[in-house]
Formats: sequence, C-alpha cells, structure tokens
Amino acid sequence: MAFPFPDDALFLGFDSSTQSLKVTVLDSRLVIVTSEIIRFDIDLPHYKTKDGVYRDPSGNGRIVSPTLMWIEALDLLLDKLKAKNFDFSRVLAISGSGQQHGSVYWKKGSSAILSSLNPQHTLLSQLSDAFSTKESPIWMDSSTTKQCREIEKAVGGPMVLSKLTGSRAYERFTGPQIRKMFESRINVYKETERISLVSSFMGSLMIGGYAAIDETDAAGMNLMDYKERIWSKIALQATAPDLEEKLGKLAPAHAVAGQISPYFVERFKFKRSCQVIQWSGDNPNSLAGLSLDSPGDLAISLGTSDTIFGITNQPEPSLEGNIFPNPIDPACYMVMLCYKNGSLTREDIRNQFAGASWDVFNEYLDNTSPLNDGKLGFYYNEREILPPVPAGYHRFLVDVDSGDERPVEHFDAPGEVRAVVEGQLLSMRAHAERFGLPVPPRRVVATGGASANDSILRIVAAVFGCDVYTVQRPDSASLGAALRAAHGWLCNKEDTFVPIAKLCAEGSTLAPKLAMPAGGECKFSAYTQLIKKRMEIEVQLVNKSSLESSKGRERM
Ligand code: XUL
Repeated sequence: MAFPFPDDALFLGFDSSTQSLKVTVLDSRLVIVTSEIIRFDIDLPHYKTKDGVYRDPSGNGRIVSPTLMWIEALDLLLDKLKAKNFDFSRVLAISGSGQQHGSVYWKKGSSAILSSLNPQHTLLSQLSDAFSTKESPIWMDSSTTKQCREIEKAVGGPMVLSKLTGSRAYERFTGPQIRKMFESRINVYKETERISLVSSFMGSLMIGGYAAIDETDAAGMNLMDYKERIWSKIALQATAPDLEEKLGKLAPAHAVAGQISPYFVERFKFKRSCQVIQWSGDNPNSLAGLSLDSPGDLAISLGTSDTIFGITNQPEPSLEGNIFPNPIDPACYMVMLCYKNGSLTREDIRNQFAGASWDVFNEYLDNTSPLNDGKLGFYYNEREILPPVPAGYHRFLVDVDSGDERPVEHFDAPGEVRAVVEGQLLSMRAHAERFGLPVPPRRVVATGGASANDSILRIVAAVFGCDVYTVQRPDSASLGAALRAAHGWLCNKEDTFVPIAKLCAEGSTLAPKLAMPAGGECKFSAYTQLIKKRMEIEVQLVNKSSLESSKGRERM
C-alpha cells in the first residue's frame, strides 16, 4: 500500500486520560515507533491523587482532578521523549484524546499568557495562575443530579434533551457541571473567560491559544445540537447565562486547530509548520484507533471506564446511552454506553479474592464454568451510570432452570472473580441490545488494558457469541489520536475530507487481528436467559435506591 506521507514523517497522538498521559508515535507507514507514559499517582506524587483524581470524602459524588497536574504531565512527557533523542522536527502533525466531559476554567486574561509562553520556563510555572478554579470536574463526578433534572425540565423533558443533544442529562456531562459551577461558585463562573474540555484544553496548550471544541467531544456536554453540530440556544439557556461566548467555536475532528506554538518550536525543535489537529474525546479516538467502520462491529473498551460503542447512520436518541458525531466519518454517528465501574472495580475484586494477583484472577476465570452456576454479582465501587445505583456490592444465586433467585452474602473466591467479569459483560450485552446496538455483533473489537487478558476475552466471546479482535496495542485512544493526526494532515493537504479507511485498510499493521474465536465456550442463548434475570434484578436495585434517596430527602 502506498502511503501519502513524506518518508521521514512522524505523527504524535496523546491520550490525556484519568490516570495517565500517554503518547504514541506513528511513522509515515503508520507503524508505531515509540510511546511514553506519565502515570499521575506514581510520576507526580506531589498532587496526592488516587487513580488520578480527588474524591470528596463526604461521599457527595464530587470527583475532580488538579488541572495543573495535566500541564505538568505534558512538560514531563515531552522531556522524556527529548531524553530519548526524539527528533521532534520530523513531526508533521499532532493530535490527542482527552477523557470525555472533564472541564477546565480559564481565568480572564489567560489567552494572553498562553500566546506568550517563554520557552526557557516550564508550562507549569507560567500557567499556575491561569485558571479560575484549579480543580477540574471530571467524568467520574456524580454530584450534579439536581442540575441534570433542572436542565431537562427547562428544555421540556429528558427525551427532548436527548433528541436535541444526543443524550439525556448525565451527571458527568459538561453542561450540568457548568450549571453547578454557575449555581454554587458564581465568582468562578464570572471570572472565567473560556471553558475548555480536557481535549480542547490540551489542544490549547499546544497551539498557544484557545482551541475550538471538537464537535464529537462537544456531544458529551448536553449543549450541542448533535445533528446540526452547532451550539443549541435552548440547551445553552437552560444551563447558564452568557455561556456561548465562554465556550468559543466548534470544529470538526479533522480540522487543523492551529500551528504548534512557538514555545514548543523553540523548546523541543518542532518545525514551525507542525500542525495540531483538533483533539477529541478518548472514546471517539478509540473508534478511530480500532478502525471501526462497519455498523455490525461492536467495540468494547475495558479501561478505567468500560465503554461499548458502535457506528450507525440512523441514530435513535433514547433515555439510555449517548450519540456523538462520528469523528472519522461526517456522514454517520457513534453510539456509546459508558460504565463507571471498570478496571478499578475488577482490580478491587482481584485484591480481595485473588491475592492481588492477575495470575490467580485468570486461573479462577479459566477454571469456573460459563454462567457461574447462577452466581450473579453486581459490583459498584463508585455510583454507577448504568444502571444508576449507588456504590455497593449485591450478590444473588439464580436457579438457571426455574429462574428463582435469592440474595447471598458471598460467593467462593473463584465465583466472585467470574461474577465480576461475567456480570459486567452481561450488563453490557443487555444494555447494548436495548440501545439498538447489534447483538450478536459481526465481531467485537476489544481495547483498553484488560483487552490484553485472554481469560477475559474468552468470556467476551462467549457472552457476545462472536469472534473477538484486538489491535496491536491496548491503548487505542492515543493510537487513534496519532492516526487522526495523520488523517487531519492529509485532509488539510488535499483541501478536502479524505476517508480515513484509505489509511487503515486491511493488511495494515493497525488493522484489528483475531484474538479469540467465538467457538469454545459459546453459550450465547444460555446467557440470554441469565440476562433476563439480571435485568429484573437491576430494576429492583434501581427502584430500591430511588426509594431510599427519596426517604433521605424527606428526612432532610
Ligand atoms: C464516556 C466517559 C468515559 C471517559 C473516560 O462518556 O465518561 O469513558 O471518557 O475517560
């Protein structure tokens, strides 16, 4: 295959995620040449984050991350590449992923600081006073239920908001977070001249000015008309006053956000012409990194959050799940479900029941049978998004033949381990089906840290009843960003939108490879019965928790 790039070209793709900042470098044949990572808890211990975040100890669901930590991580990551004698002058374009929904509040006057950064000093030392709050609300936050209901009510109900913006109001979405900032910290809101998403924030650092918000990531705000790809006046009004000017412009994912800032040119010797392509959300970039292009494909990302997504050209807005414009194909959409209890919950069960060892965890998965003898577990370390229930563990023993179930206190250790993995996947299959995603899919493409684990992939293949593919590396978000950097550069050069499929055709090193065939443990129909039961229990858990929270409100 002939690649349309100069032979010595390099493309950088970043991923500013919950727990780390990564970079993946692709060459002119789109082969990975190197990568680097900064782990927030380990490499930047002075911020004292746990899993990259601060959880409010009062249990009110407030979860934030220090904005400056993300900046310092960028300083360090680039220094790490420099220490490897990385030749920055070969980089034609850069793009990146940001954890979706997280927001950054730039203080009045900060655009002047951004555009005149001194290359002799770090970004951190120059930007430490550039924000009206130093704590960025992130996607794990669940403290904005009140604002969600207010916004939905103001626009005419949750379904109206979903039809308008692609999603009903979710606590983690940026619109409700901004409304909370406006309601509870009016001075911060007033002092703010620009609100960025994590993606456009990192893009802004790179271009030395405020980057536009990418249209795909903007759909995770409850503020954009997802069909027209413009800010929705109705949603803006329902959220906070004077918001449009604080948000700035929108831009498509393949657009050039700007040339790299002189700061990086002088400090790292990037070429002046190096382009920064719009940064986008981590899930949209994963879609690009997985080369997802058929409506029958389902992607499952097993990371800090677990997400399941696919593409469609006929999106059906609903009260569950999210619709985003597709970042690599303006003609269609990306549909997604997101779970808050992903890898951190799997790790917690590993620590409690498998002696903190992945080997033991995997041995338990391999030596227990599909359906787990009816042991159904619901493990929520954090308040979950799907279903919306508070933190807590719930265990049931289901008689698979009669369908009867009874709550139990514990399972045996191997049963706990299978119950967490199987339970998460059963929930994904059930909700995916309800949301109109293809089940069984043509194939599942898995990504995220846990996609490197064959014992987990075997259960994915069994529950979804199809072959499971993976890409060369489990971090598809930074890979997808690097690919989008190359794609954006090409679109700009050709002065027209070029289909990205041209770049990642079958046979390229980036094409997904078969990792686990559907055969073996295939129990698709048996799981169908168990899923019915699981969904009934889920409804009971949701009803119980709403009853308890309304009793709590009465007592207040
Ligand atoms: C998606 C979501 C998470 C974050 C994780 O809606 O909230 O997947 O993007 O970084």
